[in-house]
Amino acid sequence: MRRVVCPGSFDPVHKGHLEIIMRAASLFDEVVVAVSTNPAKKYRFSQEERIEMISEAVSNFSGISVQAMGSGLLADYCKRIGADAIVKGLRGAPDYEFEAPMAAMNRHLTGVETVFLHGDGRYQHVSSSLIKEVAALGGDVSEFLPMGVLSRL
Ligand code: COD
Repeated sequence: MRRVVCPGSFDPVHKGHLEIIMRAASLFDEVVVAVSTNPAKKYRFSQEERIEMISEAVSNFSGISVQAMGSGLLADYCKRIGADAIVKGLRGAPDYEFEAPMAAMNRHLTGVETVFLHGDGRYQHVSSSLIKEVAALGGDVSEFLPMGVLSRL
């Protein structure tokens, strides 16, 4: 059985994230969405709220679970839960530049592989930080968010 991890801050989760999570679920047996919390970072939503919003958005799909990853190393977390690989979405070349050294480091640390999926064109410009900024200034971001996130934002 192939178990993979989709990690992120998901502050908040948006359709760009969800599209990658769904595609991972169609490729592998089990997807664990791992919600990270870095004590040095400020979040708009608590860890519990972020987990709740993702859980609601994936509730109709089988093979996907949502967990807190904590603040330790992703590579250690993957080893602890017996995951074969990390799945990450790429919006374009800058994402790859940023992600490639982390993929190499994670493989160095515990041997865990990283699989990159190219993000859907509809969501290539979408990020959690942009969503929060546009929403705070009164812009319409409804197209990019599941209902549960929209109502909380
Ligand atoms: N389309 C497709 N994919 C997307 C989109 C989009 N529109 N937006 C985001 N994504 C992808 C990102 O590329 C990322 O793979 C994932 O979705 C999550 O995104 P975010 O923004 O919620 O999460 P990040 O980037 O803040 O999460 C970073 C991690 C938690 C994965 C990282 O910091 C980490 O691994 N932390 C653990 C500590 C650690 O192990 N550090 C050493 C690393 S070598």
